[in-house]
Amino acid sequence: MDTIPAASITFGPLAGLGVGNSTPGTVTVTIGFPQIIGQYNGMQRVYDDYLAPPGSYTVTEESATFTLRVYVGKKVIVVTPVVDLGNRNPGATWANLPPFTVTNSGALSLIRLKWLKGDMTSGANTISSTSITFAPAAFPVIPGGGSYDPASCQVALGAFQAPGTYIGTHTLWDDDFINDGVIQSSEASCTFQTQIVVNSVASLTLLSKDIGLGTWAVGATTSPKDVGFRNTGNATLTTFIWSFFDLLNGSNAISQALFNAGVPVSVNPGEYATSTVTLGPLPAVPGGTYSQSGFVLAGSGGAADTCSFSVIVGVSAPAIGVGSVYQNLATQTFQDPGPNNRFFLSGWVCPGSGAVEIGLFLAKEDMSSAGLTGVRISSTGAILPLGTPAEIGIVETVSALDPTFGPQTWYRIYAAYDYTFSPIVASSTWLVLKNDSPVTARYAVWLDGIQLEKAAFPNQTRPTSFGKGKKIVSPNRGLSLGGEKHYYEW
Ligand SMILES: [Ca+2]
Ligand SMILES: [Ca+2]
Repeated sequence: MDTIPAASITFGPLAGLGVGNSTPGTVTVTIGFPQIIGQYNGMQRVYDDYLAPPGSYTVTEESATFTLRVYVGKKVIVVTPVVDLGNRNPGATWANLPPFTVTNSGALSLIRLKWLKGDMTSGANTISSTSITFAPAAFPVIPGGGSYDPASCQVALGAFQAPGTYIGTHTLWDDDFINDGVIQSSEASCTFQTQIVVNSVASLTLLSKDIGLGTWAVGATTSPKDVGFRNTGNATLTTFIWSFFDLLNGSNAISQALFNAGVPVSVNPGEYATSTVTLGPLPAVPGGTYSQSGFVLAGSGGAADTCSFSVIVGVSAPAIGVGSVYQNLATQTFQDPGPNNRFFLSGWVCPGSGAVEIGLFLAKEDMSSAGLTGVRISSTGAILPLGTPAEIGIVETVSALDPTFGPQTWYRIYAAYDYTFSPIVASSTWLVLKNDSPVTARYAVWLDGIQLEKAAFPNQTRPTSFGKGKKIVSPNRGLSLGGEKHYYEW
């Protein structure tokens, strides 16, 4: 049995009563805590306090007794004891299935239910309470014997959350005594648990899917290439191994056996790492780009990602064709943009009974052609542009007697270019002189006085005169008195 002491009972003041009259009375009972649940009854007396001592009942004072009765109840909250979120992968948000229930198992209404979240832990690993969400965030009033269904729980797992069984303890309470967000001892509460099993996920991601090993000559071994990757799972990765394949260029191959790779011993979740790959020595294969896709870097637990590899087998000469001589030109020669990017290539040539080409050859990284621009002259003296030069022409013609081949005609031919070197278009520029005669018989051609010059002024249409060493070029852009040449051609 438990008692509510008389001191906890306070009656409101009463006025005097006339004969036959009545008046309402008020009483306040303060229930202590803890207070055993149950019905409390107490005999109370109201009396007419007209005899001394005042404030004290004397048996001869008129009185009446009555029973004051109060029922003390208790708020009781019941929550599904373990809210199971199942076995889940990291890097996603998961909700409990099925929903869980909050039950008011007492007779009194729950008026202001609030959640108090705890962290979920697995050994030394933690899922912060800030990653846990309970719903509803605010409850309606739940009457005695009522329930709220469904309540739900969501847990956001980071991509690198360590595997394990995580358990957290949380509290749901009625913040009714003092609405302060704090659980007082007289406020009803219920603790319950959540559980989630974080699966172990092995995953790695290569930072680049296209790995170029650069340009190398036959016989060379490529410089070590750092191939970056990241452990994108939540398991520590070990035992890395590459699956290499032959690099192909048409029917030519560089064997996968020439690959070498260094790999890290162990990479923790979320960490970046590199594998260092070399290829070589490169076999005697034709120049060009050798590539292949489907390479696999694998780690423990089935972690794997794929990429492609390529290497350029460089050749020292551009792919111009037979019967040519060539010279590499410094790229800075052609660095000026228009309108100051005009150049003239000119030369004394004798096509004999064949044909001669002079021009600029633009070579790609693998020395294949990105374009040939220049001028071709045949035995008849007919000239044709190669590519799209700005201008072509014949400056002068002279006859000469060759002791072996007899009378020959020499032409000073030229091509003008508006050319600014761009590494997007070509990786190198070559000056090319070519015997373009038929290959069915022996043809001789002669070249002399090859001159590459920058225009003295924009839109200059013809080269200056040929000369060894420095020369003075007239700034006069007009034609000479004879009308055949410009002054600057003198
Ligand atoms: Ca009295
Ligand atoms: Ca409170």
